Amino acid sequence: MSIVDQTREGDVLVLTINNPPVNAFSPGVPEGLHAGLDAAEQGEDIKAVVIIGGGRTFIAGADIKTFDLPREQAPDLRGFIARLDAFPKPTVAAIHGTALGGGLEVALACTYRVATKDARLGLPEVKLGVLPGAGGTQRLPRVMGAQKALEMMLSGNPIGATEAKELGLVDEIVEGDLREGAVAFARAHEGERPLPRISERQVKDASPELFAAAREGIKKTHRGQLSPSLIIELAEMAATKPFQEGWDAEARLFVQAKDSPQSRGLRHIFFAEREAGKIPGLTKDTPTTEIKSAGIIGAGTMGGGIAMNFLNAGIPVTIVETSQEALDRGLSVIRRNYENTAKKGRLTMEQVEQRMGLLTPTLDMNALSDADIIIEAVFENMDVKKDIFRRLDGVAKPGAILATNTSTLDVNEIASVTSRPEQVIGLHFFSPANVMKLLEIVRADKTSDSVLATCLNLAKRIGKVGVVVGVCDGFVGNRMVHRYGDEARKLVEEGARPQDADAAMNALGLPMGPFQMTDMAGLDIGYAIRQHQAKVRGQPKPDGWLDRIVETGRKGQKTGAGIYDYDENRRPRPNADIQKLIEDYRAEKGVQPREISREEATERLVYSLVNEGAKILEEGIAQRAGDIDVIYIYGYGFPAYRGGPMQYADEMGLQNVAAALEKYGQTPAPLLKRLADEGKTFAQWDREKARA
Ligand code: 3H9
Repeated sequence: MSIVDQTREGDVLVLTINNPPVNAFSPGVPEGLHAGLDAAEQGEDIKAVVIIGGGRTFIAGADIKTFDLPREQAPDLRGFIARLDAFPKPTVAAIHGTALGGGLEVALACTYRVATKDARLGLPEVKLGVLPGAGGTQRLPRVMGAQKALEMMLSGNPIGATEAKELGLVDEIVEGDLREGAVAFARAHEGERPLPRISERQVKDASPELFAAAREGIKKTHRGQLSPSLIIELAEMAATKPFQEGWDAEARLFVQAKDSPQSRGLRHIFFAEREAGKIPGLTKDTPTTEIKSAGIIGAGTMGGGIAMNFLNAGIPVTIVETSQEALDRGLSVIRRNYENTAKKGRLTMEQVEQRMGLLTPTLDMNALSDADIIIEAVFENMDVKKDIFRRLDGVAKPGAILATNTSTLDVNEIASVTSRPEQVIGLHFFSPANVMKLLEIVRADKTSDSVLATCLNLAKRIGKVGVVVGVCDGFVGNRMVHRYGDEARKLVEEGARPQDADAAMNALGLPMGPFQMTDMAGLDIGYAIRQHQAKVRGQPKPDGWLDRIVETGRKGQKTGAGIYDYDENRRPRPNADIQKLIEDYRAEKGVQPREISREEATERLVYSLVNEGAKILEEGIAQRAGDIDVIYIYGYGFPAYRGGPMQYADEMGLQNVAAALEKYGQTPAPLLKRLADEGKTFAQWDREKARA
């Protein structure tokens, strides 16, 4: 089997691409396809060509790994597509699995497209910070109109074959064998002349208003991003200029987008997310258990949200509470959440009932005796959790996974009260647990490989991005965010206003800055943690300006007032009394407030994350800098187009980061300092570690 197989089916030549796992347009693919077209051109008895993907999919796009290669070494997708468009014999793209990006662009340059019913077609380039760069921006609007094409290119989401057929993107849905269907289709159309070429069509629905509206729209959906505006510019060219002009401009703008830090950030996350599931020592042969039922202890906000993940995936859940009242309340919140989703049209009432039907509420922990996994989601208190795990040890069946949703406590200590610590693991969901995609999978000292591998599979099954972390206070995400919170409070102590710190992070693309986030989480939570930590460490009672705010009874959004006031739409407004409280605090402590620039606020906040991240890496709590980035993007709203805090630091240059930390009186973590001195990046450190 070669990378592109040529087989004859009578007078049709079938070119099958064999480049697993997803038939990306890697080096070798264009050469193989060109050879196929050569054969088709030369063979007088060949009347038509079918291009099909071997294995599970059609072409899933350009090979993202080749994006940073010098131009002459990168596979020439555009060259192949130009030839395909001008090819003198009919060509048919036979699509199954996914035709994405460059894959769909190949299909668009064919004369015809046929697809299986379950195929999906899309131009997801925007998710990688680039744009369809091989004719997609010029051909898709010519097929389905600018409005729909813009919708597809700006969301990056694929559409199904049936919709594609309705929109004219697919000519025929093949029932039965795709290859046979495609060959039959090719034969039926082999004599058709002139060949219909998409590049020769006109865009039907274009108007200046349409493009103006799209430009307005991306201010909300893609704030701060480059590639969406370039996509609109190119779609407008498709509507207003000859094909060749748009095709040439597309090549130029593709390179501009590809070479931007935003695209590097998004591509970094694409691969980091996939790397995160790979754990040294775990192989395909590591035994796993299929989770057929789950038990959850605690029907509060967290427990209820966690339960919904399982119900959504069709896994029955038994949920335990200590009082009927708490149980009823928990259930009604879950039902209300589902009903709200149904009101928005994203679920039918039948589905709501189906999901609720999978949920068994109980006050009896013994009802968990058959569960494959039990997740404890109760109040964050070590004694309470230990008591629960002791009891679970007596109730759970052999082989059941016992998980804690603790966000800070020592999972080893929790595991130690059971007779089966190898079955104990941390599963740290993020609030709201039914929405947030991140799952920190906390591997304790004795957690078995099988339990870890099962939880990684489970994460995928319930739609989460699972990242394995080690045991420490706060694990990865919260440990870093605590440092970030400390730095934010210091900034205000020294002279910034809370809204200045928040604005700096908003400008970076975070939907919430440190104080907006604290207000949303509830000020009392951080307050309790600070008080607890001081007590444990034998330090005096914390008395920062933020502690003083909490002591006035302002607990954040949930009480309508925190660091900010909130209107009925939960919009934050600075409060003069709070500003006065902060000023009085500074005066009392003898702090002479100074002007703090946006640049300083940004650097101090982000680099506090980076510095703690470097310590976490060196301690082995996270395996890779990429894992930390995935955690920050899916758990804390760090913009994916910045690639996460560690990738952001790489972009800034670690020497600059280390120097800035020193300038602000902080000591760079040893790993950060070392990499900075060696002129390296965290990404290089990840690669070297993977090779070692
Ligand atoms: C483009 O086409 C630009 C053009 O317009 C212009 C050019 C001039 N390249 O996700 P999975 C790897 S931009 C290289 O776990 P799934 C992936 O890293 C491209 N590698 O599987 C993983 O590797 P590993 C537009 C790729 O079944 C393995 O394949 N296309 C690529 O859950 C399996 O991936 C896209 O953006 C690639 N293009 O999902 C499509 N794609 O095993 C991106 C995948 O070592 N891809 N890999 O970890 C996807 O959305 C999903 O991978 C897909 C399969 C839906 C295809």
